[in-house]
Amino acid sequence: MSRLKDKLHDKIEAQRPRINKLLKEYGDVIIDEVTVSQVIGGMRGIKSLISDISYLDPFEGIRYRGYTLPEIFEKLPKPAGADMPYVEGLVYLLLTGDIPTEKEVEEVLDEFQKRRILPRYVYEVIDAMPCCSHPMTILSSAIMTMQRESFFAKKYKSGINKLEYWDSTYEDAMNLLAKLPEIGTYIYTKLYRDGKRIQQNPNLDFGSNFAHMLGFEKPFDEVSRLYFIIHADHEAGNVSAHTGHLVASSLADVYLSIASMINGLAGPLHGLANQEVLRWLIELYDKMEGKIPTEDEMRQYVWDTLNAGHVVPGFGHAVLRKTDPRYMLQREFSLKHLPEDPIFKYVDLLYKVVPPILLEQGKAKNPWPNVDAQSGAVLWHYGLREYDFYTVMFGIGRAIGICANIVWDRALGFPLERPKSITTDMVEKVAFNPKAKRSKKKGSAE
Ligand code: CMX
Repeated sequence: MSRLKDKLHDKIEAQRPRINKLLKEYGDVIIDEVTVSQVIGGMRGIKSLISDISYLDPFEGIRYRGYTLPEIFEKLPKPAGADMPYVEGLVYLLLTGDIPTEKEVEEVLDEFQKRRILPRYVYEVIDAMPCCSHPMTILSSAIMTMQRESFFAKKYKSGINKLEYWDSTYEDAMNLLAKLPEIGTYIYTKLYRDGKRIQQNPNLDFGSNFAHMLGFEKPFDEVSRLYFIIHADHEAGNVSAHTGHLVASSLADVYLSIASMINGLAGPLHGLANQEVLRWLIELYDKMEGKIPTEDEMRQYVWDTLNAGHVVPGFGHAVLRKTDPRYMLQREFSLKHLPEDPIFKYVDLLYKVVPPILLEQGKAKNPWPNVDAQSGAVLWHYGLREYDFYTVMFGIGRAIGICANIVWDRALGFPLERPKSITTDMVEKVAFNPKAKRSKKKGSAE
C-alpha cells in the first residue's frame, strides 16, 4: 500500500465511528426546514448533503479542508521558484485533510507518474468524435470510454465486502486523475492543432506538464496550477459536485460518475459560463474594433444583454453573497501580470459597472462576479484563445475534488441518494392549509 493510501486508511477508520454515532444516536435530530419555494426552486440552500472536503460560506467563500484559498496558496508546497503550489499537494490535502510535506507531494507525483499512460483506444475515440463536437462532450466521452478499466467495477463483480469499496475507488480515482492532463491536451491538439501531440515530460508536475503538452511557455504552468487549484471543489451541492455524488451513490464507478459530473459542468449556468464570458466579451471587442469601451458604452452593453432576456455571464451565484474569492485571486494575478491586457480591462470595467446594474434590475440575489468572470481573460492573455476549451480546464480541476468526495462517500458507506418528489396538488394542499407553518428563516421565501 502507498503511504498516501495508508494514511487515508487511518483517516477513514477514525471517521467511520463519527458518522455511525450520528446516525445511530442522533438520526432524528432536525437540521433544516424545507419551504415551498425551495421545493419549487431547485432545492436551493436545503442542508441535505455532507462533505468534509470543502465548505462554502456565502460571505467568506470556499474553504478546502478548513483552509481558505489564500491559506492554501501559502501553505501547499511549490515547485522550485514557483508562486503557485503543486496540484499534487492539493490532491493529498483533499483526500487526507492534511497539508502535505514536500516528500508527501513527491509521492503523489510518483503515483501519477506510474498511472499517466493513456490506453490507445482513448486517442482513437477522441479521433472518431464527429466534427464540431464540443470539447466537453469529447472529454466526457473519453472518460466514459475508460470505464472498462474500473477496478471498482471488477472488484464489485467479484463480490468484495462493503468496507473495502473505498480501496478500489481510490485506485480508479488516482488512475483517472493522472490521465486527465493527457486527455485534455489531446482534445486541444486534436481540435485546434491538427492533432500534433506533444509528448508528456515525465519530470514535470501536473500543471507544468499540462502547459507543456498544450504547447504554452512559462508562466502558463503557473496559470494551470492556479486554475486547477481554484476550481477543484465548491462544496457538495453545486451541479457538478452533486451530480458526481449522485451518480456514485448508485455504486457507479469513478469513470461513470466523473463523466456525469463533466456533463453537469458543461451547462452555461455552471462551468460553461467561463466560455460564455469570453464569447460575450469578444463580441463587444469586435464591435468596438478593439477599443476599450467607456463606462457608458459598457453599461449599455450590459443592459442590452439583460433586456434581450439573457443573463450576464460570470455574475451572480446560488450561494455566494459577495465577490467570489476565486475571482479576486485571479484579479490579483491579472493586476500583477497583465494589467494592460485589453480583455482584462474589459473584465475590470465589468467589475465596476455590472453590480450596480444587477442591483438596479433587482432580480439577482448576488450582483457580484463569480470565478468565471475573470478566468477566461487570463487564459486568453497567455494565448489560449479557443474559449470553447476553457471548461475542459475547469473540469480537470473539478475532477480532483469530486474524486476525493467519491472516495470518502464509499469509505463512509453513504447510501443511494433518493430525495422525495411530490405533486403540485400535494404542495397546494400543504400551502393552502390555513394552519400551514411559515418559515421565519432569513431568505426562506427566496
Ligand atoms: N444576470 C442576469 N440575471 C441574473 C443573474 C445574472 N448574472 N444572476 C441571477 N439572475 C437572475 C436569475 O436568472 C433569476 O431570474 P428569474 O427570477 O427571472 O428566474 C433571478 O436573478 C434570481 O436568481 P438568483 O437566485 O440570484 O440566482 P440563482 O441561484 O437562481 O442562479 C446563477 C445562480 C449562477 C445560475 C445565476 O446567477 C446566473 O445565471 N449567473 C450567470 C451565469 C454564471 O455566471 N454562471 C456561473 C456560476 C459559477 C459556476 O458555477 O461556475
